[in-house]
Amino acid sequence: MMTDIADATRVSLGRPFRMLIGETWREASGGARMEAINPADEQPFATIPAGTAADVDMAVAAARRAFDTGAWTGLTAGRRAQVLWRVADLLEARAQEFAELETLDNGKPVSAARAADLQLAIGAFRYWSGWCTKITGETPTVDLPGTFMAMTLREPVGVVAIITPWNFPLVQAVVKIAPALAAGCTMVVKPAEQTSLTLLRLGEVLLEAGVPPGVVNIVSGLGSVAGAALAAHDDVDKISFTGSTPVGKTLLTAAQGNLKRLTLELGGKSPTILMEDADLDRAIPSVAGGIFRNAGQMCAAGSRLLVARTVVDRVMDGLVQQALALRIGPGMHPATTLGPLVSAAQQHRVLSYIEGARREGVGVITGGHAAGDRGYFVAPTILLDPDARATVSREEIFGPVLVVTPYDDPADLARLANETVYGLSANIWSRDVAAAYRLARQVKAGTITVNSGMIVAPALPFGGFKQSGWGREGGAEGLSAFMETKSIITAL
Ligand code: TXE
Repeated sequence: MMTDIADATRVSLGRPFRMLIGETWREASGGARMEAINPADEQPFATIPAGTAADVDMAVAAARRAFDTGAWTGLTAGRRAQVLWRVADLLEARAQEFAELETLDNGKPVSAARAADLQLAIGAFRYWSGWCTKITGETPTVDLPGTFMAMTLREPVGVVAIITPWNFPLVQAVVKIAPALAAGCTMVVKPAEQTSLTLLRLGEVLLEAGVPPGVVNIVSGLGSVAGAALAAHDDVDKISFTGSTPVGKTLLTAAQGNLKRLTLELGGKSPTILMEDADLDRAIPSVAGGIFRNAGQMCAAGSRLLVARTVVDRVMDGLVQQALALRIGPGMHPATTLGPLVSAAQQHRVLSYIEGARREGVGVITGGHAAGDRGYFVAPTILLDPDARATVSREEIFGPVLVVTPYDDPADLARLANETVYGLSANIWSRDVAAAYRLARQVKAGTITVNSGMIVAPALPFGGFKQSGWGREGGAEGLSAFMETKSIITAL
């Protein structure tokens, strides 16, 4: 398999992966390294530094120095815009290497890494480049006796801790790094320990593009060590986190010491709603993609399907066909459409949910087992839970597992859709767009698509209601998450 990789990837893998702290590429203090495991064959293929609390201290100090000396904000806004655009160009030039590193590390099909992950990351840098020159405040009316001139200034929040997961390793970090840079922040990035390669290489791209040293620091390492030290650090002004809801909750405590700002993008149990009059030819492939793409390891995966009973048989037949048509295999094989899960732990977690479902009497329509004799593969799985009461209907599985519940009365749909502690996204399919809008207004979720699968774009605020998180990423609201507002009032 390794024989199929591009020359650029081979060269990249031949160079050590080190952490970026200030202007220096470093080993972890103490020198410990962790293995990067290829989830398709369970073999280690690279190593990364296991960063410590001491490394985090150094990285935060470098980010603080860069912030306080204006290393980044001292450049003109136009120059910063140029630098971000150049990051996109350089990333585009290295897209095949980055896509292959992502596939080897995470397992996803290389075609998807190239077409989705890399394009999203490149697009994000281009989008946020535009914001550098367009940050403005307001001149509010001061309704008091006397004459005042008031204005609001938008200022970067300061040093940001960016902690990211393994499902879209590059993208999940870039959608934080790019707006934080546009806002004028400096930062320390802590990638997921399972998948740190692309972010360590991104450090090279950032420096080459002209991001001054110290503005972006990258510390690899365990969440419980490097992540926890970074989140609790008193010289960090804000945490931007994407990951599990349980870890997100622990960050509330970590943020307490200095009341640092906190945005959280957490789990989901997002419903897809197929009404009786839905265009099933369009909907069925979209529903399948919404749960089987990235092997279902997506916070906004459409993991629950609520389908009108009158069409359930046709929908199930269509979905089973879609599942069986997937080509399961190593992500590096060009024909693969369903890769392995990221790790043995994640495979175990997903299979445990399926076993639990069997014990609770949930029907297994297709799949329901591991696939292949090595690698962390799980067959695409469709479960039927008529009452939507089983654990698999309530908890996030984060694998290629769809749970289907038929409904009889459309008046129940809002209740069924909202019967979850999460509220990240929902997809509604109906030819009656007014009915779909009415339902969209009742569903508690941050992103709702009508007659489409999930849409992510840098201009669209993305984030969750309820336990799916705090705050939004993307668009003007996403920029504000990295800024403070200051009012200056002059008595005239
Ligand atoms: O996530 P963690 P895990 C969900 C999904 C998945 C489950 C477990 O259901 O099955 O979480 O995944 C860092 N202080 N999502 O355990 O642990 C960690 O190093 C500071 C949904 O891998 O939350 C990594 O960088 N940081 C999700 C990041 O947190 C800590 C994507 C996420 O890892 C830390 C991933 C600590 N104490 C998983 N502990 C989504 N919303 O997309 C860990 N980390």
